[in-house]
Amino acid sequence: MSQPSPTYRLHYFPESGNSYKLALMLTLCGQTFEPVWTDFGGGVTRTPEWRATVNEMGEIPVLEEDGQRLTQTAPILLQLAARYGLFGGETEAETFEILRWLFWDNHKLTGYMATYRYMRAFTPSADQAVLAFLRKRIDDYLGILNGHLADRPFAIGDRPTIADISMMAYLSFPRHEAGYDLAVSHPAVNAWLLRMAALPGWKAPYDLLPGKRLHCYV
Ligand SMILES: N[C@@H](CCC(=O)N[C@@H](CS)C(=O)NCC(=O)O)C(=O)O
Repeated sequence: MSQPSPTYRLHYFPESGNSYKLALMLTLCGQTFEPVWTDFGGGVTRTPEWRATVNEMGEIPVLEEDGQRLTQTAPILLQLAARYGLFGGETEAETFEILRWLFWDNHKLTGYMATYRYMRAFTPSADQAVLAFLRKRIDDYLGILNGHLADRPFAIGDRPTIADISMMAYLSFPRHEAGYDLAVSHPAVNAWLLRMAALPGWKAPYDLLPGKRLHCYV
């Protein structure tokens, strides 16, 4: 007999693409979660109390499963994929590919895009030199992804996996925030985002992550 599904609580803030990765995965797996809005803009994740009691790494998101707090989206996505038998690898080679893109996403695409978008859209006087540096890196990564997706529908081939869910997250927010018009600059990425958005149950970031938003400066 299969195990009953845990009760989920997701500590998040609405602008967090990393939180969106988990919210979307749970939703696409037919699961619900209790949203726990977190005052990231107010600095709560930097407090010693929050780090001692919620996440020692000082990061959002945190997923609670029956009260057990889990962090780092990549291993969480892998665990959810295994639990629900959805969006995971079916062979060793597929799992290797999924891991390859998850690591690349965490280090490169999400790593730089999250920082760039946050500075550009949600801080009052972003350092233009830093923004220019980050944007150059992201242009490179989006070019790599665009090339990869030019001749396959999803990251590892013919079906969507957690690698797609991870990589699409920061590219799914409203266009003005990061300031990329992907339909023009990276058409294969844009077509892939549309394929992902057509999955049954798909929801946009701010529809899955409700609550008080950060001030947007762009
Ligand atoms: N690799 C982490 C990244 C998490 C992350 O960087 N979260 C952001 C918010 S979306 C954060 O809390 N940043 C705080 C910081 O970098 O100090 C994951 O996949 O969960």
